[in-house]
Amino acid sequence: AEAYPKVKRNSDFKVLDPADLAYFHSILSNDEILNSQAPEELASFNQDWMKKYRGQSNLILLPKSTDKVSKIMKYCNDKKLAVVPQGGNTDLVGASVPVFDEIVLSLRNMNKVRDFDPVSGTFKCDAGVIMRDAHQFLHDHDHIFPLDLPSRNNCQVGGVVSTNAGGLNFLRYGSLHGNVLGLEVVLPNGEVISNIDALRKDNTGYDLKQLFIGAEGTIGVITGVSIVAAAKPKALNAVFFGIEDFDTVQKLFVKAKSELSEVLSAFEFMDRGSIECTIEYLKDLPFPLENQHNFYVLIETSGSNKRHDDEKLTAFLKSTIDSKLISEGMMAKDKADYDRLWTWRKSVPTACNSYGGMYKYDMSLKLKDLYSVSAAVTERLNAAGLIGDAPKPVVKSCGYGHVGDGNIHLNIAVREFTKQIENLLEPFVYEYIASKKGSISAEHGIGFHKRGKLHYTRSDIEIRFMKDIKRHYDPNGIMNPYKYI
Ligand code: 2HG
Ligand code: ZN
Repeated sequence: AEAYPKVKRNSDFKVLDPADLAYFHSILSNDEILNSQAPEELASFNQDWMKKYRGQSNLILLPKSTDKVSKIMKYCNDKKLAVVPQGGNTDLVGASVPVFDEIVLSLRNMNKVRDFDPVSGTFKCDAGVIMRDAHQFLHDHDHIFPLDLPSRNNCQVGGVVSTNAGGLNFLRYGSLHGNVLGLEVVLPNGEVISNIDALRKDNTGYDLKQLFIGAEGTIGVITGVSIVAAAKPKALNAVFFGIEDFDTVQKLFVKAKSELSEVLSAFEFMDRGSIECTIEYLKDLPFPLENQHNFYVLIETSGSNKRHDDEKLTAFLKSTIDSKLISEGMMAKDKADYDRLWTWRKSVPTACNSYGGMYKYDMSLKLKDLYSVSAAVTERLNAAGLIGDAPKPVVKSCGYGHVGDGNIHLNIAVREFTKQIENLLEPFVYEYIASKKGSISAEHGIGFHKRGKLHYTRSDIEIRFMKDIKRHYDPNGIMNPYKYI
């Protein structure tokens, strides 16, 4: 695991003592507390999914109610005990694990659906509901959760809102800034601010919930979420294309928007490196196309009438072949095929992470520039002779992501982390993004990885505003410290 460089523990924060433990035991039951008697369990809360960051927390609190979260926060604020709120701990920027001995406040035990209104589609749940369970609940009620991620089996609704994750169907259902109707949040001083009963439209002043969407637990703990669920599509289909250059990927996107229009629900791309890693990783799963290409595109349609959608998709496939935009294409024949095509996309992050480690960037750029950052990085790695078969440290550079959202994920799969690779990548990547007026975090957040890097995307005055807000809500700075700002 990567050590935490260049930070020192803030000595203003109190070190946990027996009196603190006694207090937590007085308000929580035994199954709501984990401490150093359970070292293995502690480790899973301290270590991130990529195994890149590891904290040293000796205390994990897993309260079962908002009231208990409130008592915990008030106490921690009074005593200046630092706290890291944690959902499913699937984040990719070291945001959800402690850096030193911060208390981990896990939402895992707050896992109940609170309410569902099938007429408006309003779904309310505790923050700790696993996304898969939210999907299942809504599926059983003829709806879907408006967001899906490769980590759906582990990530939690509150964590997803807290990091403002984007996911695979953003193109259709849009941002959490639009889908979240209301939040229940415990502030650092223990006060509960709630507009969980909010209405679809409400223009009575500042929209305060927006502050907590994407705040990564730096100004409060999200304990409840109200969100608009969409009607469950009755028809789903997918096509997989092989394409030779990124210009053509863009042309295909324009064509898909125009010809598939209201049924288009995802437009994802992967480059050669991404698919090479995934082919190695998925071993026995037959690849859907006959040949290898420079780019692959997965297009999903979802709508209410299978015949109508399939007709549209078939016509689209035919016209792309006729116009010679694509080299090869394959349309799913049934649900199993559809799932398999998605497996090729959803497995890319795990495949890239299977060699030892990865350097990971998540960026927004104008569509015309989207792939250029990946090309520039690959060229640098090549020029330095760092990429190739062992013993070279870099296995492959993998660029993939969400064309529809102008979001590329760049994963540099490595055999080991080295300073040489890191120095080649950073600050180059960030400077490149800044020069193109892009964003250094499209949907994964800031966390520990991108601390102190907001200025590549945000202006001084914006950062000052953020700092003012942070200081106002969290004057002691106890919420998820050493990250973000
Ligand atoms: C995805 O789009 C997720 O698959 C994860 O945002 C991307 O691991 C990544 O870099
Ligand atoms: Zn993504």
